[in-house]
Amino acid sequence: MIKTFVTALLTGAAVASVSMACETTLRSSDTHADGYPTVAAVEAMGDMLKERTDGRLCIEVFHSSQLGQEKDTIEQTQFGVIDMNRVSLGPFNNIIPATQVPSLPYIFRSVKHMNTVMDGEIGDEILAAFEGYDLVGLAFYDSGARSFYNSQHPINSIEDLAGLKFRVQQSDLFVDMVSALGANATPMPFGEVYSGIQTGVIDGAENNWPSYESTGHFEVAKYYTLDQHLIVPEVLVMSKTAFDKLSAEDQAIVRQAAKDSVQIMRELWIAREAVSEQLVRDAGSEIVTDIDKQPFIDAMVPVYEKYITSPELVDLVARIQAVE
Ligand code: GTR
Repeated sequence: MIKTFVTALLTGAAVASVSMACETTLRSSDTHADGYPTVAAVEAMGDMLKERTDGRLCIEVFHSSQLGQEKDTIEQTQFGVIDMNRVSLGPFNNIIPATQVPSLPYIFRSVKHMNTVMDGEIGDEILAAFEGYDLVGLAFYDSGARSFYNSQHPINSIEDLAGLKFRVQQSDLFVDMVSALGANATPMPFGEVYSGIQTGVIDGAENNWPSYESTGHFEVAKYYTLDQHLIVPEVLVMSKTAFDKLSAEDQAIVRQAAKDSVQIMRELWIAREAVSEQLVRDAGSEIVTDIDKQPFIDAMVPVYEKYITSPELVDLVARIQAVE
């Protein structure tokens, strides 16, 4: 079923939806444009919900930041103004300390390592941490690896970052990460990055292939170096207010449909990464792939020391690193 859905999306064929009216439509926020893998995956979850609840529950995805930038939509989800939200863990760092650990630079060896950790009991522990913040953590999605891009010159070594101004997500951890690499960080909403680079307020930003491409950032920052400093999971959360209104049966259906959407998202993600990479290469971006990551990893020692301060967090880092 998942394969059929993904194939239908990729080929642009219409996806059959269940033709029943919905009693409750959950409003879900996403910063990305229509068709982006996260948006499509939450829509797929909505189709599952509609079918599995006989039309009691549906989802409407408000894509393209229609409900606001991530930091603001997180607050609105906590207040119950927005029912669901698909967000990167980055903007949660200053709110929920447990989200800092899977957001640490180079904590994951690969996307596969990240998925294994977040699909397992460590992921469940981190999802549970959202409950203390008026949110229900439903599932983790992929977002590949984030790397630096800028408008000024190619980055061939850590020294080349010196003095450049990079936008980061609104997370103190990421500000410290960029400072530790010798560059300057400016926390800024995603939607302001393009004009920020274009007007020279910042020299660049950092993100994965699909976001670098879908935002058009490659048009204004053509030097992209695959240092892959972050493999940050994304999370699908629900407002606790909206969740508590559901029957126990429907809560279980929501949780299961969210988990079932993960595989759909991953397949769409892998396909989109390839398309985005090709697009930006064709457009003339200069990509540095053979960067020595060790100096970047070494530079993160003070960042780990600053954020991993309790025995519980030290243990969590060690447990993540021990996962094969
Ligand atoms: C993307 C992520 C978005 C948003 C964005 C950003 O990779 O999917 O949710 O967090 O990065 O940098 O703001």
